[in-house]
Amino acid sequence: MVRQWCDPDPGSILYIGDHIIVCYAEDNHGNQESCSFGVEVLDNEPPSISCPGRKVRSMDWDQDNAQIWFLGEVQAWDNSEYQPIIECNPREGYFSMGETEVECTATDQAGNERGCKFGVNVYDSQQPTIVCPSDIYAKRDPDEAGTNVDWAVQGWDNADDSPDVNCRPDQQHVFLFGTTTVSCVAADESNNRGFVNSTWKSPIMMLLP
Ligand SMILES: [Ca+2]
Ligand SMILES: [Ca+2]
Repeated sequence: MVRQWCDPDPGSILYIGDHIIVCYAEDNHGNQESCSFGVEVLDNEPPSISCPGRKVRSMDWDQDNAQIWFLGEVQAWDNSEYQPIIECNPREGYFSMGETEVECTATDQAGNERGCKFGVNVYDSQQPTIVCPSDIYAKRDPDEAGTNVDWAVQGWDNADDSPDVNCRPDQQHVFLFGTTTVSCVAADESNNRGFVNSTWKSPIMMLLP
């Protein structure tokens, strides 16, 4: 009569990784012989991953980008006991104006990977500001009823290097004797307009006789 057994028992659950199985045989006199062999359990199953929904953000104040953090919202699971590694491209942080596609990938210890994507949209909601000149005093040509006046009005915007500045009346206007109020407005490329807040300044034209 020979007794046989293995460690671990046949039918045991073996987890991912390398295992050594040792089997024994023993006769009635206690003489024992053993042999061993290796079993490698492979992980062929990629992780699961879930991405957040599309993110829409206004640029940070006075900045031409927005800081956006999302790594904490990307979730991944794996069939193995190890937490998958998550990497996103581009990484979280600064995003410039427009639509950006972010692709995240979860990789398990065996190198299986699975990805997901989501959109990031950054827009400009900040109005430009205007710096207007001081009051201008112009001298009228004695033979003319009025005169043109030159001035420089500067607009500044967080995202547009050269916002459009328009003044009314404009520099083609013939200013007549007296005081004329000039109103200027700056608009950035997202059509935010500087007169919405308190940046509408009005230089006063005083035409000297
Ligand atoms: Ca896996
Ligand atoms: Ca702007």
